[in-house]
Parts: sequence; structure tokens; C-alpha cells
Amino acid sequence: MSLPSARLSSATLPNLPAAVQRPAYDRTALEPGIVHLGLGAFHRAHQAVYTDAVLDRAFGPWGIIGVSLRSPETRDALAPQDGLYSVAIRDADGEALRVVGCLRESLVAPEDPTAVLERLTRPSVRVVTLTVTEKGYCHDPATGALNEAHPDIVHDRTNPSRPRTALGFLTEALARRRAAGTAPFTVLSCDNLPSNGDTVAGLLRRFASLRDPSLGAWVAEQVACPNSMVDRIVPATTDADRAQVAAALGAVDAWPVMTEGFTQWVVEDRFPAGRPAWELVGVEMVADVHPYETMKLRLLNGSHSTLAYLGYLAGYETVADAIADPGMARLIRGLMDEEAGPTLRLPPGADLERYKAALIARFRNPALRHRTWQIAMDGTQKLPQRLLGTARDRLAAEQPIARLALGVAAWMRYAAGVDERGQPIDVRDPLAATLAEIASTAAGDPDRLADGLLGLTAVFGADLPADPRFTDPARAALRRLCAEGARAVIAAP
Ligand code: CS2
Repeated sequence: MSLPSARLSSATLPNLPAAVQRPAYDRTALEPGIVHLGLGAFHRAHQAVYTDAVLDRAFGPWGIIGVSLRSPETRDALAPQDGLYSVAIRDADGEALRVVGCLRESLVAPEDPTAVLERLTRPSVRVVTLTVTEKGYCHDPATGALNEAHPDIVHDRTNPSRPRTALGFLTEALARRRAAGTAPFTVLSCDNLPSNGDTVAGLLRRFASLRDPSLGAWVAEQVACPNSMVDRIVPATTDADRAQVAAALGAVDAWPVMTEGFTQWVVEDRFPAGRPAWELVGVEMVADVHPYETMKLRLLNGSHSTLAYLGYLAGYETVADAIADPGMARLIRGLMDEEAGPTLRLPPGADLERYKAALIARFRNPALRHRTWQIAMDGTQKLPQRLLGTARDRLAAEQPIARLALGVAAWMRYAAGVDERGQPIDVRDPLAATLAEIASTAAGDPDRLADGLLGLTAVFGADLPADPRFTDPARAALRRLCAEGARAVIAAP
């Protein structure tokens, strides 16, 4: 397929096909009021879409300054497009395209940390949103405490004006605002962490206190960190996606994002400095996010990780391929119906049966290619809130955890780093080196592998490894996975 010669930009925006939705507001009049840290595909397909829709309905100073904390790729793709990009919304019944206009500027933190701090210090910036992934919080996933030995945290403590981490940027910017008498911004975490707002509040307070206890106290008193639940499936964009989008737009978009029709955002309404009128476009502004968040993390993400590890081992490339295996569909339904579901305190008005059925349909979405390998990434950071918290609650109620234990065992088998055909697995995880060391010491023995991995207290805490009601089924499942292979276990768990 040959690509069109035009590039998506302000100049070519009016020439796009009529079916492509685009900003109805005047972009040139858009003042930035939000800084976003972690300018990845998820932010661009979720929070930015909601904010763009608000600007259409109730224009205001809520343009977004996007910051990549690591690589320049997004900025390099979007700067020549005047910050415009498209969102391809794909479901079984077809595709819709929307061009998002609210991204006013993209910055790359490692290239110019000073520019990022300057933006964060502007009084007109009233909200800072974050999608830095679980590992971006530099915390201990089992407890939520700051990992003070983390090399980037150590770096940011000694180089406060050239930080690397989100915590480093936020703390330096807040210190500067405090010194200048500028009110703080609200910090809104949009990552899949339990109590993401409370977690980031605790981490910020701790990091700021290490620098200056009075700053820590000020942060604790003055900085609002509402909790939020975010949900939209956003697989990585491929070159085939780029070509398809270019053909539909009649213009090249160097980095469109792919997603599903479903989208949900539930946010605690604590924004002392103001916020966009997100409630106008479907965001649920509530007093207590926890029941929404637990339901989503345990049902969607818990199932996703189980599908990812077992599916990858069984040779399924995508979530849709994996859930098409009838044994897998049964297993995931069983995980939701019998193990995760009963642990939930439901949000007001929630219909659990409908929610679970919708999840299965979303996993089956034939129009998205969501790779099991992508979801398998960073397992050490994801397991606690996706599977282990559920297991703890069930054990406390003296209930069985067979499917949860199988999910954990599948992660262990995956973390061993070699697939069922003897090929290496590209295990991406902040603890990848430790995982590889444990696997090499275990030398193929499932019990030694389990022992080594269960020793990771940052993941399992001290309680689960000492509880045979957890370790026995996890070990038994791992032995079976090693002896019989994932397909056999999926067929007869
Ligand atoms: C996925 C999530 O990659 C992953 O770990 O489980 O990104 C998932 O797609 C989103 O949380 C859906 O809202």
C-alpha cells in the first residue's frame, strides 16, 4: 500500500474526509492548563479524548502539555503534526476515526528537564495527570512504600533541578510553587494502581519530606491527589495500523492510537484548583472510587494478566486468540464468577453480570490485536493488585484460590524466560535481572523456581510465601504447567 503524500497537520485538517471527527473549537485560542506526565498511547486514547470532547462542549483553558519521561518518539511523531493525532476506535462492527486537538505541546524530559519544570511551575497549570505505568512510581508494589534505594530516586534526591522521575518533577515543581506563593496543582494518577491517588500522595509526601520535612508537611496538607479508575483497552500501534489509518485519513499520521469503543473514567471530585467539566462527557465524578477500582483491577486486569501468561505459554499471540480457546474462556469466567467476583464491594448501581459479560466481549474484540506479550510486561508490578490482593481476601475468608494460583503459576513459568518450545521469552520487567537469576539457579526445577520467586517480598509480601494455603496450590499449578504444558492445563485445570 503506498502512503498518501500529505501529513496530518493544522493545514491539512480541513481536507480530511467528512466522516473523521475533529476538534470543533479554535485550537489557536487554547491555553494549556494540564501537564501530563507519560505521553503514551493510553493517555492519548483516554484522558486526552475526554478533555478534547469537553473543549467541544465547554471551551476553557484546558489544553494539555504532554511530557515523555523517557523517549523522544512521541514528540518526534507529533511535533510535525502540530500535536494532532488520530484515534482509531475499532469494534466488531467497524472503525471510527477522531482527530484529537487538545495536545498543545510535547516535551521530552531527559532532553530538557528545565523546560518541564518551567511548565509545571506556571500558575495557569492547575492539574497534572500521570500515566507513568506501575513501575514509574518507584515504589514497593506489595506495600506502596517509596523504594528509597531505587537508582532514579537516589538520582533525583541529589539532582532536584534535573529530575528523572515523576516524583522528582512533581516535588521540585511543588517546592518552587510554594516558594513563589503559587497554589499547588492537583495530581491525578491515571495508572492501574490500587488507590492510585492515595498511593501517589503517600509517595510524594515521603519524597518531599526526605528533602525537607516542612515541604513534606505542606504537600500533605495542600496537594490534592484524587483517586481515579481508568479503563480503555489500547494495544500498541503497529505499522499495519499506521498504513490503514493513513489510507482512511488521506494523510499520514506518524503515530495514531488504536482502541475500542468502550471507555470509562471514574474520578474522585477533589480539584481545589479547578478542572475541566469532564462530567459533561461521561466521566463519573464520585466521592469514592475504591469499589470501581477494585472491580476493574480484579476482574479486567486480573483476567488480562492470567490470559497473558497462560495465553503466551500456550502459543496464543493475542488476547482474542487466547479467549477463543473454550477452555480459556471457561477458566476466565470461573476466575471472575467464583474467585474474584465474590470479593468485591460493588459500586452503586453496578450490574456485575453485565460487567463480566461485557469484559469477555471486549477480550474477544476481533478488531484489536492486543498481544499477550504486551500485557505480560512488568508482572512484578502488576500481580499484587491484579491477583494477590484477591487471593489474600479469599484466604482470609477460608475460600479456595485454584484459578488465582494458576494465574500466579503461569507468571512464574513465564518469568523462567524460556517458552514451551525451548525458545527464549523476552521478559520485560524492572526486576528482569533478578528473575533471570532466580530462573538460572532453579535450573528447570519448578519447586526451586517457586521458592526463588516467592522470596520476592516486594511482590508477595511476607504473608503469602509463609501461607501454605497460597503456596501449595501455586506450586502444584507450576509443576503441572512445567510437566504438561499450558494447553493441557487450560483444557483441564
Ligand atoms: C493491560 C491494561 O497492559 C496491561 O497490563 O491489562 O493496559 C488494560 O488493557 C487496561 O487497564 C484496560 O483499561
